[in-house]
Amino acid sequence: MLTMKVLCLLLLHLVFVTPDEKICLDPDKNGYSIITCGAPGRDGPPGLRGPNGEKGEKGDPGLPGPPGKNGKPGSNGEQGPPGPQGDRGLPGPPGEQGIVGPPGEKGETGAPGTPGTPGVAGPEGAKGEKGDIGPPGPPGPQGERGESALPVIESIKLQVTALDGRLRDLQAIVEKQGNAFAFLKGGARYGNKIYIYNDKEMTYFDAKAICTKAGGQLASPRNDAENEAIFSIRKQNNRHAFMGINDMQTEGTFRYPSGDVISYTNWGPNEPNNVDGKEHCVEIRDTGKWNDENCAEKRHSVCEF
Ligand SMILES: [Ca+2]
Ligand SMILES: [Ca+2]
Repeated sequence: MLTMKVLCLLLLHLVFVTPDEKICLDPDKNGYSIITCGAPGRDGPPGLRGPNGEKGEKGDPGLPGPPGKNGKPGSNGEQGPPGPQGDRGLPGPPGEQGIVGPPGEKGETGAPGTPGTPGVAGPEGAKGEKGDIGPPGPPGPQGERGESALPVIESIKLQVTALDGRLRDLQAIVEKQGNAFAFLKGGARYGNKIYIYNDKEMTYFDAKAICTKAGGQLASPRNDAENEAIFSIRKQNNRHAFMGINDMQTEGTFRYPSGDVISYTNWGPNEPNNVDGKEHCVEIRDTGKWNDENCAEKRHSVCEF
């Protein structure tokens, strides 16, 4: 049909149309007409804006724009996994010496050592005690008849008698010397004891040293007779005098210089009273009675030999 329409139009154009004419579509007649071609008219005013066409397909992405300004720092992200272990650092300087720690536990017993070489023999020990007497031996054979022992016994008796006489002479000499010594030094004598008065005032300790150096000790009466002998020479000098009795070792327990607890006392009224806790020595006073006194006080004293 279309081909037929095109062929008719071509035939019409060849037969009827002059160079100044042409075949055009006539909208009023709804067909084609031959019209004379004149000079082209002016362009009419633009038509009204048609309705918007349908939205076209999305174009290709444009070129990337310039980098924007730095934004505000974001919030901290979650902690990442631990990084790989770093290289070993250089050793630091030595630290200060620490506090000595508590003693360690006792170690186990070590293996026994090898035996040492035997030592040199020690000095000879002390002689042992004498053993018990053994049982009597069997009787020996009968001896020959001897001489009479009577002359020998008589000789021994004579020698003993002579020695006994000399012993009495020596005792008498010693007694005389003791009496003379006590007399010259202003002392006194009772039994085998001689008491000598020291009229120098000094402490107990100095007085004790003088008596000890002379081979005696400070007087230590053990009964009324000895106390009276000491008191007799104290009366001659009319001064208090230190004796050897003291309670330095245990307060209230008085002892002789030997360390034995005293077995005889002659305390004065209300004595011993240990004034101020400082009275540990003993003096004999004007009544012959005793008083505990400060050892550092200075007194006369009586030595005993
Ligand atoms: Ca005392
Ligand atoms: Ca006293």
